[in-house]
Amino acid sequence: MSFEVNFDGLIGPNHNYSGLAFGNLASSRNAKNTSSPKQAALQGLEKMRTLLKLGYKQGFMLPQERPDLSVLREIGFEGDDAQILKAVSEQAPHLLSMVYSASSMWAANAATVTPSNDSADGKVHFTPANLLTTSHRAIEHKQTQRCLEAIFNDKDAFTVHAALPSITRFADEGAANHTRLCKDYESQGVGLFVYGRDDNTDLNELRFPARQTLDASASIARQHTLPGERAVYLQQSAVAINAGAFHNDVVAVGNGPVLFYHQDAYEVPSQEAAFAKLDKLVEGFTAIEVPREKVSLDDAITSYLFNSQLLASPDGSMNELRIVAPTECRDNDNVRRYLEELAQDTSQPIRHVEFVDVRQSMSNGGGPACLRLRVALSEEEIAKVNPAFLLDDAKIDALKSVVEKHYREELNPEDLFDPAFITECQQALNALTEVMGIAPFYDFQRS
Ligand code: SUG
Repeated sequence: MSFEVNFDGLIGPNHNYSGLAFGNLASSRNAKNTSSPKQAALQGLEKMRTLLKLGYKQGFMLPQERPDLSVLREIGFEGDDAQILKAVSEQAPHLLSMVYSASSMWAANAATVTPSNDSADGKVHFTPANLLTTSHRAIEHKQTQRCLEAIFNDKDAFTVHAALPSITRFADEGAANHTRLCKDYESQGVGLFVYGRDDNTDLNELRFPARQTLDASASIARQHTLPGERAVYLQQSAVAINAGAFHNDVVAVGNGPVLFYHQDAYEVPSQEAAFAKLDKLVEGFTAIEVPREKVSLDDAITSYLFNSQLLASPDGSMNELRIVAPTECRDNDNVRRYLEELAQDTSQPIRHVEFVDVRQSMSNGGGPACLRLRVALSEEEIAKVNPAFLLDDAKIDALKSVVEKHYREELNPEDLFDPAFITECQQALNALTEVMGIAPFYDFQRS
């Protein structure tokens, strides 16, 4: 048997709103607002618990060490942590939020994953995303690689690659732009790679950055030994990018043989070509298009309908699928009505809709699907995953008590200038790794 395991990004004690992601409308709208790291992390943990209770397998990824003062050292700041903080506050205060973001919580951007049923060498492949479009995220991939190597530490079963070169031609945002489609988890699947730009893209048409390139996607398919004919490329529409769809997972989500997407998500000729291939390659391929008359692109982006998790039944069956949507979808009349109709429509397999509250993350443009990295694994492969990173109810309780004790109720952007907050973050990360039995993990714990 094979299953999809969701590895969610644990939300760090430094979760804050710094308006760092141009083209991500929620991030810009909430810039400089007060965040609640405690609420954010608890909401994330409750989402994981919801999936566990429904019978799914759930893992997690650790938050990254922040502030990442090693980046400030590389650009000429010197001294101990407090001295560096003082110098950066005086000379370049705008750089502090860059090294203090909790953005690694959005695990859908951690890496692209190819399951062993699809790769020619029979291994599960991971490529951490270089995330080079935004500077606060471009610093994630080294720690991401380390975390993936700790979780998937059996080299016979898993290959964790380094990120693609940090060159704009290879701009890569990970699984948020990749959907593995298959008849079921036992079958060989197809990698659907969505990109925003290639050499023919007229960048003057774009208001916001296209974060994924065709060359990046093709490089990953190659690295992962995905047979050429099983990699399908599809171009996101300029209309969607300009409306604020900075990743494919803002306008589409797929699982098994189903692709659920917005009518305006893709460039039409590219969509026709890609869907023709998917029809041939994926038995039972089912494209569910959400028409703009029912849900406008604007409604889709503000409610994050497509950033829902689309799940097979817990036993892997594709006959009844489930949507785990953000509560913002329930609050939007058009989207709620659409979902109610969808669950009643027996011509397609989506039968259940659940709502989860991840508002703290949503205010930075991250919904339920952003918060998880999906990995399809056989039972034998699950047995090879480092068990410290797999969750049950008791472990969620343990993480919850660390959050209750060590995370602030409120964090304001100016709090990042307080040297005591560095220690506070380290204490929280210490406690998280200790309670899960994975300390020492961070650089500060080793030095
Ligand atoms: O990269 N937001 C993230 C949100 C990522 C959502 N992920 C997916 N759609 N898969 C981003 O834009 C905002 C940080 C700030 O502004 O403080 C931020 O990085």
